[in-house]
Formats: sequence, C-alpha cells, structure tokens
Amino acid sequence: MSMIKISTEQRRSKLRNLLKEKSLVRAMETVNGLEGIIAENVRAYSENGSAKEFDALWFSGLCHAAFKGKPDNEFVDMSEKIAAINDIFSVTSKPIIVDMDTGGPSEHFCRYAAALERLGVSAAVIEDKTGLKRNSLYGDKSLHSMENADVFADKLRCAKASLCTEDFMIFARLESLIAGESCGEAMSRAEKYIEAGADGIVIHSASSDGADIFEFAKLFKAEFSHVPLVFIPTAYNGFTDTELNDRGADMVIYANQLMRSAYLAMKKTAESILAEGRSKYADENYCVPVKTILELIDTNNQ
Ligand code: SPV
Ligand code: MG
Repeated sequence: MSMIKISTEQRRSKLRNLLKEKSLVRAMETVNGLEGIIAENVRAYSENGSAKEFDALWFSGLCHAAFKGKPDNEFVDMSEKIAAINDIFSVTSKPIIVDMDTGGPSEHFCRYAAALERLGVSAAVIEDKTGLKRNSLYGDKSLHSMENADVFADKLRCAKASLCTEDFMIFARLESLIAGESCGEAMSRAEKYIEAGADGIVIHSASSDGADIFEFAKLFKAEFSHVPLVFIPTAYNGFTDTELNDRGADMVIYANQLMRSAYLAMKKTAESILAEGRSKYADENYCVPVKTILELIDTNNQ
C-alpha cells in the first residue's frame, strides 16, 4: 500500500460533497495516527459481500484530552490539536470534523476557524455554552451554563466572515437538552444560528431513550429540511445508524468508543501482568502481536 496522497483542497471539500450525496454520513472518533489508521481502513461486510466503511473522522475534544490525561474543559490548546490533526492527515484520506468546544472568545474562534480551513479540515463544531466548559455527559444539568443565543450567533457570523472557501463548514452545536432547556428553546436557538450562517446543527442529549432528540429532530426537519442535522448517539446507543437516519440524522458521530475500549483493554492488560507476574495471559487475551503493529504502521507509511 502506498502513502496517503490527497491535497488539502480535495480533503477539505469531501464532507460537503458527502452530505449532498449520501443520506447518512458516519463519522468515527479519531484523535491520533493509530486511531486514524483504524477509522480509515476498517470495513464491515454484509452477507451479500458489500462493504461498509466510515465516511469521516471526528476529532473529539474529550478523547484528545483524555489520551493526554487532561480534563475536557478547553485546557488543551490549539497547537496540540493541530499537531494531532497533522499526524492523522499523514495516514488518512477521509474528511475530518474538529470539536472546537465553545470556540472560546469570538476573536479567537475566527482565527482558529481560518487556521483549520487552511489545514484542510472540513468542519469545526462549536457548542453554545459559556464559562468553564464541562463535558456534556456528566449527567448533572446544573453544571452547564448556556451562552446568550445572540452572542453565540455573532461568534458564528464572525467566523464565517473569516473564511475563504465555500468548502469549510461550521456546525453549531445546541446544548439546550444537556442544560435543561426545552426543544422549543433549542429550536429558537437553531433559527438564530442558521440565520447567522451555521452550515449545520449538532443536537446533543444525555438521555438514553433518545426521546428529546427525536422530538427536536421532528421540529427541526419540518422547518429546515435542507440543513444537515447531526446526532452523537453515545447515550442512546441502542438505535442503529439506519434508525437514526429515519428519525432525521444526516450524520452520526461515534464520538468516544475507541478511546473507551482502548482504556478497558489497557487496564485489563496492566492488571493481568501485575497479578500473573508475566505477560503471557495478557498477550493471549488482550493484545495483538507486536508484528501486527509493525506491519500496520509500515503498510500505512510506505
Ligand atoms: C467529544 O467527543 O468531545 C464531544 C462529544 O464533544 S461529548 O463527549 O458527548 O460531549
Ligand atoms: Mg467535546
């Protein structure tokens, strides 16, 4: 296999094209080169032999920070994100969507958006919270402060004005359902954000039954059938991608499952080596052979 060769422009434009061409875009968490190799190459084969693959990569703020042992509260800075994105770009050809948390102050986000566009990123997502950002899945609604909708809309407007291509997209992520606001309040925010130039809307929820997400999606698609709607089905993981598509999702993001499964395997391995005094059991149960990794990296870099 040869090295990945794709121009900045080719990669950047891929997401907008995919959203036009496909009924559903599937994005997989990717925050380092190794995850990039997995998300780029993994395939699932159906009985008739047709192959399914991920369409896009999700640069998760939570996972990028967690792999560094840091909290998901915007402590990790932009230069660290850019370094990781460059690692991912060297082993993938798929478009990447970058989690930009709240985006920070408007003056900073405008520059960050332009920097990501130059790099070949396809989209940035910013969420409408303010103050010290906490991860949305803590479960305690009182931890989250919503940004004033007009202030957030101005941040979107300023960032859109700083771009130089039509390809780069900015998604506005609604945190209303995370912070205890109603679907109606989420809709009125969505209207302002779309009017300000948002290219798509991400709706998030920590409820496991998906009811609030589906109620919102129904209202949203009745008014904005042409605007991409994105789900992050971490909490409501019982629904298949096809079921989510039927309920209004144009894109689904599997945001953190690779990091969480790696943590489980690493912890079991460490515990087993300590308990057994050798690595034989861990090798046989939780590890791939060293050769697998050597060949994987060689194959993706020759
Ligand atoms: C992330 O992956 O960093 C996200 C999704 O923003 S969530 O963790 O569910 O907020
Ligand atoms: Mg995040």
